[in-house]
Amino acid sequence: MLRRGARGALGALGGRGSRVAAVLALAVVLAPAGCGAGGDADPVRVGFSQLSAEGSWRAANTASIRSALTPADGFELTFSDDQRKQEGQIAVLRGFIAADVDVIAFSPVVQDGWDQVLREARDAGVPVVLVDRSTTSRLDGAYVTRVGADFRAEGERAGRWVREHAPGARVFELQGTLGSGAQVARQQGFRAVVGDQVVGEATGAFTRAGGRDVTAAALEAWPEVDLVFAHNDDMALGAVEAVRAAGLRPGVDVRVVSVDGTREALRALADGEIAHVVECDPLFGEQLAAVLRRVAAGERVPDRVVVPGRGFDRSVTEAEIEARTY
Ligand code: GYE
Repeated sequence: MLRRGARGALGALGGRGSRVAAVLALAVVLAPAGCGAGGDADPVRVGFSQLSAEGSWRAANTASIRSALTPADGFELTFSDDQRKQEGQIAVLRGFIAADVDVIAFSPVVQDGWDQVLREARDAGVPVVLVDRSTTSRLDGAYVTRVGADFRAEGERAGRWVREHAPGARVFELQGTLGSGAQVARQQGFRAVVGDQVVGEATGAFTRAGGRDVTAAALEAWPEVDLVFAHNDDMALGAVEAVRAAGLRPGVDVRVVSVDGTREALRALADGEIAHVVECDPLFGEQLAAVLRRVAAGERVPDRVVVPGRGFDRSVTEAEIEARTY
């Protein structure tokens, strides 16, 4: 019985046809079942499509996942960084299906438009685990589970802070990548609580430069704005720069509320430049590894694995700031 890896390896080598490589592949095929990297078990072959490192959160998430999916942990990881382009991710997922990996993991850059490739994976018998971001796919068997935060709850938490600490504030909503699960759900949660306080919105695409430039324009378009709700810290820090560049005082003339919990944002929180930060923890590599092992073994897993988060306010301590690893 050819192991998946061997079958895939032979298929891949057929194209290249080098003698050495063919011999090696044959050795792999003939090796007694169960001999794999990382000890006596076959490695779990994972194809992972990540978004590009658009900021510190994503870089920390990638590092956490890579450090948990090593050969020593029993994994054979094929990692692809897909520049935040859906078409690039779809092409990579098709490559993973062709390579017959044991499980596909990916963070969908946007929430719509995945049914066709998810149908191909399902019909090829390759299970899919969503990492971080969500999709709207309702295809039966499209994916096994999602490991990531509850974005709507994050938006609601930010909204409750505004309702309690800034009732009547005129809010500019600085949106993440439009159509991403994080942007849509954080906005839904926030608006469910304080939608009547939002006077304008625009996307900064989760980047610091985007947050800075879009907030500068917003302060001109809506001079009455005195609070910015940023869908992530990178944009929030850009918004603080824009507020200052407009001759206004961050935290006094315009308050900023954000999501993620990066060290730099917590530092700005302690300094009064940001008013509140809702944590969205990127360091869930070990949780993901445990889920991938069980999925590859054909075991049942929960259809949702929520990565929890908390809220930080001005009382954040130096120890909490220094403890942030991203
Ligand atoms: O908040 C942001 C990153 O998908 C939750 O993506 C993640 C978001 C995170 O760009 O910093």
